[in-house]
Amino acid sequence: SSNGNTEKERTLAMIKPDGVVGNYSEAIRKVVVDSGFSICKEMTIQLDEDRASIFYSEHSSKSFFSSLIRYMTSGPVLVMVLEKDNAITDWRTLIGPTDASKAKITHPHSIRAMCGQDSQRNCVHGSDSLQSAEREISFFFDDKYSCETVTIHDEL
Ligand code: RTP
Ligand code: MG
Repeated sequence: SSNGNTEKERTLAMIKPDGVVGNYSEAIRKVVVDSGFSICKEMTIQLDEDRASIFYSEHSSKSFFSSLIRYMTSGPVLVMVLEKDNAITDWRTLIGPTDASKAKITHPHSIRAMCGQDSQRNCVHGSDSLQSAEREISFFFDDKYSCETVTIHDEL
């Protein structure tokens, strides 16, 4: 860029409870790295109802909200800060459409086709904009600027 800042874009990726319980974490990490992302930080965490509700607050008025919160609190999630040029859009493309049952047909090589089940249990999350990415990274991690490639396992 004009100020000489060559920092790459960051996004917040999450392996949801069905992905963790289904033992897809390693397979997903391999797709992440093979697709050119660096994993800056990662953390396994059990969300409680309050935290899951804040994370997905944009959906609080939706009919599926209570079911979504039950799903997201059903087991631990693995959150990762991914870094790469165009990370936000490229990660959303890689995970595929929200409804994993449709992804299996229309985007068979997507991550949701690999490990998801339906419109709710779709095994992964990705920030949908720069604003969301900044909010979601700071939701989970204190220092959003450092990329230490550390693994944090806490709150379990
Ligand atoms: P995410 O935020 O988790 O990356 O997923 P997304 O952008 O593709 O989809 P979004 O519309 O933001 O929905 C958030 C999550 O809510 C669940 N959902 N259930 N039952 C339903 O019709 C329904 N629709 C969405 C999914 O787990 C979805 O990822
Ligand atoms: Mg979303």
